[in-house]
Amino acid sequence: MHEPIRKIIHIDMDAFYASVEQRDNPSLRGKPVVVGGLPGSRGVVATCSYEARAYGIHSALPASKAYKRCPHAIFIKPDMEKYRQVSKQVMEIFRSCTDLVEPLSLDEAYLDVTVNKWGIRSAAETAKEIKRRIAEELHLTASAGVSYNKFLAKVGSGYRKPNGLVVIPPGKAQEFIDRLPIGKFFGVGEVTEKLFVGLGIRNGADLRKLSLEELTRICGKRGAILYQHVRGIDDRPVTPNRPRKSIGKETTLSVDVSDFEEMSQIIRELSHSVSRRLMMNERYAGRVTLKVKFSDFTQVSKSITVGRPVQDEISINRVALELLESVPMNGRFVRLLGITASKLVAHHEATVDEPFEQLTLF
Ligand code: DCP
Ligand code: MG
Repeated sequence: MHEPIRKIIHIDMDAFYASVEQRDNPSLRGKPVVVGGLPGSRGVVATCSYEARAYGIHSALPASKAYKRCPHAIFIKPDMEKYRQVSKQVMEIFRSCTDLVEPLSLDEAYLDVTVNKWGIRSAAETAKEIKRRIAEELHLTASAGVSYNKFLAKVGSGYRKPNGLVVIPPGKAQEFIDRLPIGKFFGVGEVTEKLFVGLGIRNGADLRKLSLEELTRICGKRGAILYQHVRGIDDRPVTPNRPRKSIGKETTLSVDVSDFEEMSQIIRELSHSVSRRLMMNERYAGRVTLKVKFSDFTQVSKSITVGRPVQDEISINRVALELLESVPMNGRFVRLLGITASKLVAHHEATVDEPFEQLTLF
């Protein structure tokens, strides 16, 4: 007997931090709102309202650049405590539908609604009901993708943002995938995208012409996953969050760099991202590791065990920069940078009474 076809929903809140700010302060509605580092600081944009996106502002953009693109935007410092609260309410709505909820960040989760507590048969109707509750109870909007696996559900939710609902039934999947731009595939970042485009592979249809061997040659282990996804196959189950041993993020640079300032900008973005995931998991890191891969593919990892576990991006950035300074560069070019937080401890175990501003004098 075959397993029944699953019903998977991926939901992602629209412009999450910015929408919460606009919701709570009506004078911000309809305006370009940027949440994150303030202009003049070295911080990055966490997110911005759709009105701000029209000016080319986006997540991870340095705040100074955001200011140049739209000087009349309203810049707001993130209120993580508030977003965490709202996130809990959102996840609460998801869990009232099914126990099979897998959060990916504060504002996004996979749901397996094959069997659900509301007894709704149609996954599309289930997604509508979730969106309706988010609107009614939280006065916020979300976008949802509905399909029979995670890959397609996630692509669906990003397809018609904001406030979208995209259903990809099995019979429509291949046609949808064939038209999908290469950059939308799981694990295809900017660098891999360029590589594919250079080979004339622009969408799913092009990608599907490659053999498993060719794909593995081009992008290693990820090739096997792509081979399956482009055929509409993705058996990953929806798993409610397992406790993590470490949280890491790395980036392959689009061009190899040797300039310290450029590297520190990347480190800043990585610190931000690792910090965000620590916050979401309510964990502090006792150890921070920096990985540097050079253009000749040799690599160095350096770690520091910190006296006081860290979570905020400024502290992580400070430690990572210290590590970067300790790596002998010898004029080499860097092609990849990564930061991993480990020795994770729970919120309450860490001493947090000392204001971290003391540590930010770099
Ligand atoms: N976030 C962040 N830094 C990033 C990306 C996101 O701090 N580089 C935060 C702010 C976002 C939230 O996480 O509000 C959710 O991230 P999303 O990628 O889902 O972005 P948004 O919800 O803001 O916008 P949308 O999903 O509508 O594109
Ligand atoms: Mg979102």
